[in-house]
Amino acid sequence: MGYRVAVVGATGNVGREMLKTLAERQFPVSEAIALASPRSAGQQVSFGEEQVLKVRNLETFDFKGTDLALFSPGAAVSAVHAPRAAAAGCVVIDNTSQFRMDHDVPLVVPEVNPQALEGFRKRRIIANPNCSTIQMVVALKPLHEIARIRRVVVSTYQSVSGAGKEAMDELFTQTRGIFVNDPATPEIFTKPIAFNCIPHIDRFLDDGFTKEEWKMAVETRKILDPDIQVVATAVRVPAFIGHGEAVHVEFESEITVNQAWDALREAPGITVLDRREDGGYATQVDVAGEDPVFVSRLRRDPTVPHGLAFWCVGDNLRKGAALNAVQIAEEMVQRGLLGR
Ligand code: 11C
Repeated sequence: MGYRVAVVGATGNVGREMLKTLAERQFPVSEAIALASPRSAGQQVSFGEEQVLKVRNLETFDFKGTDLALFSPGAAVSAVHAPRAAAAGCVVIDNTSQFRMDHDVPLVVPEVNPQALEGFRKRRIIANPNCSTIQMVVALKPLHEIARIRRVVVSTYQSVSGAGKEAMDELFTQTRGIFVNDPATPEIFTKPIAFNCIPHIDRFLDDGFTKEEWKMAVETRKILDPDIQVVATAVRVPAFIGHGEAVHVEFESEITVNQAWDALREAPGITVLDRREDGGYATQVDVAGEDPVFVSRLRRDPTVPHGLAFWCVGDNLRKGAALNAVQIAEEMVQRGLLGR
């Protein structure tokens, strides 16, 4: 038995990774359909080692008879087409920010709050969280189970792939331009990204935070615990794939470094790489193409009564997007929620 599965935004960074992940994990697919804007229709994308799919036009596609659609086309497109797919009987897992904070749309990281999936029935839409939120809540969950988390202070080091293929090209072109003395002007980013860090991801809000920083706070509360306070600074760095995060956590009661280490080692979806020696930690380059969230540099924060600090890094296109979406689909199958 297999499902008829559509991937919307199939020519983008995340869409391609979704097709790859579905094939790699042998999700039961009877037919895979690649959809994108009229501009990209007609292009070809791979599905696994052997199949090449011709991209079809999202705008004219009828979702009737499609069991599942993984959406990653941009929020404005999801706003129109995800409800249309759901109305046709399809279950939608949407990777954009469009529906995440809607009270009747589950926002799910399978290692953290799989039970929330049961609430999908009203809208038939499940939201995939922001990549920087996903890797942080995977690491926070086993710690929160030991000693409740009160406050998180996080600084991110986010790769350019989070901003799309053109952003990756911009980093490459600017870097090359510096070496061959042919400077390239910023187009996607607001400042040069080659050999630079930019403390600005997504648009500015009235209170001075950026929307990326706001997402980390509100999404963490919706997924993990509404009482957790989160303050974030989101920074774009010249790495191609992988988001890093320096996370400082204040707990309500005592938790030792050893307790945290043990809990993180046992937890699903986490690899602890923490040798306290030169190179004994994970970096963006190490985790590109890997599934787990890597936790390193775990230590006590002596400036608060019950504090820990750590570094975590994950592949933003995999666990931060495509893999999490496919894991949601797998969990739906396991719970008998993806009917045929
Ligand atoms: C970035 N985190 O790295 C963003 C990309 O809300 O899904 C994902 C934006 C989102 O630029």
